[in-house]
Amino acid sequence: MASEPVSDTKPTAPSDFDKHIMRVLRNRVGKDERAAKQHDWYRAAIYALRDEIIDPWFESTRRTYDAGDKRVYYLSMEFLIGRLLRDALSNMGMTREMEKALAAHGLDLAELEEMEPDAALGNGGLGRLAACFMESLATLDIPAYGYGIRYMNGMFRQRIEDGWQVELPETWLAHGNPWEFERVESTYLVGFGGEVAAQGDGVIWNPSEKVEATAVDTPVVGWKGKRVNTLRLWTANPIDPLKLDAFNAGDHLGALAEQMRAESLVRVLYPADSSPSGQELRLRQEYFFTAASIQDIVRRHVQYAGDIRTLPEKAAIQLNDTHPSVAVAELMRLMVDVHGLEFGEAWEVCKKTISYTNHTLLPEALETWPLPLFERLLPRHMQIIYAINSRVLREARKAGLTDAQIAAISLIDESGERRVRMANLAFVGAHSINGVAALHTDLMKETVFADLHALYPTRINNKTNGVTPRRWLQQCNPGLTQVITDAIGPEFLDDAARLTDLNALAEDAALGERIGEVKRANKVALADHIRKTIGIRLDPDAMFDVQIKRIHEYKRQLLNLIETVALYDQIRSHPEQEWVPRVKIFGGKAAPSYHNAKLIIKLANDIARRVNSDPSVGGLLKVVYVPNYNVSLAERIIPAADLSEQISTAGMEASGTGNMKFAMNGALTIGTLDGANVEIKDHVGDDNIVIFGLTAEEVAAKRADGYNPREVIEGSRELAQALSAISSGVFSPDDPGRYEGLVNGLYDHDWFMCAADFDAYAAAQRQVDARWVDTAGWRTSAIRNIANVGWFSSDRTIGEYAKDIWKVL
Ligand code: B1H
Repeated sequence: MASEPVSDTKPTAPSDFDKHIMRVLRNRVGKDERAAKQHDWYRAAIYALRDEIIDPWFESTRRTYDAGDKRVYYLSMEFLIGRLLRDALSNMGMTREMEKALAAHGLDLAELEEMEPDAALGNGGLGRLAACFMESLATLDIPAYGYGIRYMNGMFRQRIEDGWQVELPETWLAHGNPWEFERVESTYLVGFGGEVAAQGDGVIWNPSEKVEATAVDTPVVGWKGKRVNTLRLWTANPIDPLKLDAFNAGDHLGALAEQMRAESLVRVLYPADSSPSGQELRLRQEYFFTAASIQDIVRRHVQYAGDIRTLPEKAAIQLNDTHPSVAVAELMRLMVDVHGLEFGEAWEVCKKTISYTNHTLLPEALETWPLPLFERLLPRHMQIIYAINSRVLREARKAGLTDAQIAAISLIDESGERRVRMANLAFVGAHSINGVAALHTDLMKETVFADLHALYPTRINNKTNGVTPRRWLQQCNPGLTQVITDAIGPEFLDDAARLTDLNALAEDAALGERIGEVKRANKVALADHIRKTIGIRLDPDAMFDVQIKRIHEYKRQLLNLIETVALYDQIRSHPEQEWVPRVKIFGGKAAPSYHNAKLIIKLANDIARRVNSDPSVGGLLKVVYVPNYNVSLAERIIPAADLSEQISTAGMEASGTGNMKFAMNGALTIGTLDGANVEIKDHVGDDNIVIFGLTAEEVAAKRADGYNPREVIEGSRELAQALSAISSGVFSPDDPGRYEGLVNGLYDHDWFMCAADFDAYAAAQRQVDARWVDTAGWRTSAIRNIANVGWFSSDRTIGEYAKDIWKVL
């Protein structure tokens, strides 16, 4: 456990922890105090802290074994954990101790924290959710493993060159990773290809290719160090790294081929948010980490219980989207081919053990694999999938479903080139299928999963997402945390629901004042950072209006940009009016192959260049594109935001989690009735959020009725003018036609309904201005947001999974 805090009475005597850091610096980093550079101290600090985590880590494992507790296994292709130092220190209750120990050597903790690279093993919300869940599982004292891939290159680093996104490899492991432990004893073989042969009564799969998966563990510390769980990421090694005979025969590259092939499995994260790539390497990655994880889970269980049949009593496997859904076939294969279970019995065990979370209904995001590819790579799994399919379709037939319904339920899509439907596989192999916000779950039942829902009406349930208040309030916003603690006491730190105690103080001017001061200080700090990194000066008294997230047309950064252009126009035409000074902050990465998303980044930067250098707006409007948006930047930006942009086309954002983080830090939301915005509105109250635009139902109806965007645009002067400015090259004089195609898309189809929602959005923004001018009212709304979003703590979400799905609480 954490050592005792340093005594204040003897500031000159080095604390035990300080002595420990110096020992580590010497013995493990190999430097003495006088020669040590910042980076040496950084490593020594992490190693010393890690040493404190080891005991509670072992203790957590021991407790689970002794009690025979059920474990949760969270399988995810992505874990967007970001930095760990501040999080681990804070949860261990050792921040002050570390600060003091470092100060004794003239070092600043904040500076060392900045040296830690982000572990960016994820694209966006789905990966960050997995990271928040891991922290909440440990906090709620639930025995859990996260299973994923130890990508050598995580999410790419984004540079903005001449306004365009340029992707650079992220080399987070370049200087080693002091948090991880390689577990060579936990190594498994993962096969690909080959043939299925008869063996006795059954069959056996003889893969033509095998690689080794080796576990690399990272401790995950829960709040107050109560429990430390394990994030187990797989790395790949060839069985025969160097073919010496080939090398000696002069085939130097061929000698290394296996090494390369194995390495490719863990080389790089696919940088596509919300749309799978469909590449063979991606399917190989999915099977690689899933097969290693399932083998590890089964080995642990059989070693402990001696019988695979009791697996569901001791293990709950949660599939984070369909990326690991081949787990259904892999678990069946191990039970039937290796452990000799009869198929029907194995199928019951499988369904009781596995559950699946769906994160998107975008049709292009639903994973399917060409059948020939799947069969070539995983021939035995293909047979098992056929066997499952025949059971399921017989059940459907017996239940009286129609041919069309049966075709929709089938694990094989026969409508064109035959494909394996991974969502259907996950659905039929699981006892629980959950959506990530109430609206999303309703839409699951009505659209993509309607027929599966008709066949298995009890399986779909909702678990609205949440975020960890440790990282997203306590650690990223210590100023606000102090103010809240002074106002209502520290209980909210253990139970975010207690933030509601702030409601009694919503109109308290003194509290509003203090919250205003903290917000301003956070804005000054962000402005400082932006000035240093991109050289733009910002007025901390202007409204900071922020849209940070992956760039995607459905998220509608374009709607925000068009409104920015319209506002720019208005300010220039009516300089005599009392405009609210605004800073429009954008950040986010585009998938490298997503043409329009990249064009939207360029447009934001083109608008920024023009607006920021126009003296006639007199500092009333600034536009900033923050490059390389990542978890660490989010931790700086969110506490400094006044307005949170959550403006997706209704029905398209499954949940959103940034929306929760902003509200927790006292920003007001401008948003559509989409994803979790709906529930945020219900919690904070209609007066404390600005909602606009079409509802999901209206969007669907409009699409069905034949929506005519041209007519809408021609009917809105402000919109038409802004579009014509963009399209005619006002912001791109170097290439006047640059945005013609983008704008024509709005006239011709406008799939995401930017035009349909424009007037409502612009009006909502003017309503935001009016609220801003009423400082006291704005502060009351900010307090109401902070007070009422404790429900969106991932502790609440995980508590629901634990009770309803995993049965571990
Ligand atoms: C979400 C993804 C996603 N939904 C495919 N789907 C990917 C799909 O690499 N791929 O192939 C990667 C990611 N990500 C997000 O999940 C939703 O869009 C958000 O609305 C939601 O808040 C988040 C967490 O549930």
